[in-house]
Amino acid sequence: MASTQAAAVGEKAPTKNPTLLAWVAKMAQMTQPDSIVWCDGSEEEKKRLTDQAVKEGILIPLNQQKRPGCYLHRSNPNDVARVEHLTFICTPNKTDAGPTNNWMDPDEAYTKLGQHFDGAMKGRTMYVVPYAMGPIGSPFTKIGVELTDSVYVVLNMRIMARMGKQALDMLGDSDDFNRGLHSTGDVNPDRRYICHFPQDNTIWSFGSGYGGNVLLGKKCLALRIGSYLGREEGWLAEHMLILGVTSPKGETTYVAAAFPSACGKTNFAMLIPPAEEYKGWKIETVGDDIAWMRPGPDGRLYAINPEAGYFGVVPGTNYKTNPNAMETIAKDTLFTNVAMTADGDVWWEGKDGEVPDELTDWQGRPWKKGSTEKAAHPNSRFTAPMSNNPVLSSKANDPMGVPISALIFGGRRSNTVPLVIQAFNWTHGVFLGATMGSETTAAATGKVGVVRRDPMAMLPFCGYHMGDYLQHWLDMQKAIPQLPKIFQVNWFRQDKNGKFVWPGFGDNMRVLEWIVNRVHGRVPTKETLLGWVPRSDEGLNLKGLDISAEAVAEATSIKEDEWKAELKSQEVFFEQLGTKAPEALMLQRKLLISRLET
Ligand code: O2Y
Ligand code: MN
Repeated sequence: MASTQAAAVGEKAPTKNPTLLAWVAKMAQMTQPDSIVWCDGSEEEKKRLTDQAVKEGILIPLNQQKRPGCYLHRSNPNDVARVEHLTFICTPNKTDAGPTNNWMDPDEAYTKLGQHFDGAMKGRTMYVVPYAMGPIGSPFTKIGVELTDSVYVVLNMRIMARMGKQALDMLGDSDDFNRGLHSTGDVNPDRRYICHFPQDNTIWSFGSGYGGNVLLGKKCLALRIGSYLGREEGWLAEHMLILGVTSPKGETTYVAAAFPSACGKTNFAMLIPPAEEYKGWKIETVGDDIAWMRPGPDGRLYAINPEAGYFGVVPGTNYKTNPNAMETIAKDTLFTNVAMTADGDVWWEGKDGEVPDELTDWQGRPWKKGSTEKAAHPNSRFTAPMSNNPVLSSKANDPMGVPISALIFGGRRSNTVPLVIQAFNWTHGVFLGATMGSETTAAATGKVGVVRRDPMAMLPFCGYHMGDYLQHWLDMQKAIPQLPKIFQVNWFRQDKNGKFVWPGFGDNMRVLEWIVNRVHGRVPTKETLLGWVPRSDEGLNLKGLDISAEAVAEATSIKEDEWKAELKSQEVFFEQLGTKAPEALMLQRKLLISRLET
């Protein structure tokens, strides 16, 4: 097949783009697939590939009465999450990747992975998946093409991005597209690599079939490569949800919020305000995970969600924590690594209702109620089209995006960080983002419950030196005449018995309302050493909330001894950045120390 490859690629290809054809031919020559299928994103294609995946046991049809259009996939048990230790930024100079990324020399990476890719698709089909990150025709949008031997990847990509003919048409004859190559290989963790080549706008992923490692539009292009392009081109690629808050008077305010993995980000993006106290208020989702933001012609910062679907964590999702997510996953959803009920529905820990007596667990084994093992994997996922979301913003497909009035940085901290703080100014806000920390969960492999520094929630996703990234944020101040206000939030503060002191979920609307009021200059604040916080008299709306005064005090408290420890921990992070730690942030640190000392 290899010798006639270029012709075969060309004849069947629905494009004449010479750069694309030559690249597909070159990759096919290396990987040697039995056949090449160009994906058009049509309904017919979806049906054909779904039927094929069912026949091959890659997808298990769920009860179509209960979950129309839904399927279950079980990944290899050794392949259930992003693999940060196997994720590399391959820049010519090691310093360009920075101390927080794994680095590999590009030549070495191409050679090493090339050996794995060599013949890896023999006996398999190579799918050519053109996709757009962002609305078709938007000036924000970037085109990628992923070559993959996984039909599961194709079916996920068609949910997560605008995939197929529309993307190919937008690309036209341009050579400006991300070149993504993926092979599941033999799913051996010893031969698993996720390599990013920012200078070549290229991603090579080998040896995984799961999520963030293989759906290359998401973390790889939209964040790692995107952040690199953002710096080159003067915009921001961020790990942020985007939502619109509409008041009963019809005023809509858009905010973007960064949270590390598994901090209730999807819940916040789809929040339902408390019914009684917030009659007439509406939250609408523009995006649940990623924001691309650039200054608009009116001087405001505009954001799009580059994705078209949600790849959300399933466990803990229920009609109390996130009714809109439950509706979103009621149909046309791919579930990965959840448990299955006897009648072909899905189940997971934290789902509404009784725990069934018997299930099939995420690995396909019989499971009985009371078992010490989880029935669904803690990082089990849904892939659902954003169009299923009952509160999807009408602006989610707007090519111009939405104007952002507030940026919010959040994290999971059981102590130290109070419920909400407003930054004194842009530089101080960047400092708040840069010093974010969060207690780890299952989404990234590693220990659970340990605080790790996670600047702007971008630690695993920044495609270049973190010091340069923070400097880029500082530099953006000059490019945005009407800067958004910056806030820090923490829903996860605990009392001495380990109980959450803030109710969270829908009641986070109270914090959001304060943020919106601050943005529009409508409420006074109290100045503290950390920033501006809600006043106890004209501050947060706590009407109808069953919470003691002590709990509110605890959630909003600033404890000096905790902050002294926090500053030490922040210092360790800044020291890592060496001479690239931005001077302006070092000054912010000194100011905080002096406020703490006086
Ligand atoms: O574990 C994975 O492969 C997925 S990680 C993920 C998926 C959707 C949104 N965010 C994340 C994340 O880790 O931030
Ligand atoms: Mn994420």
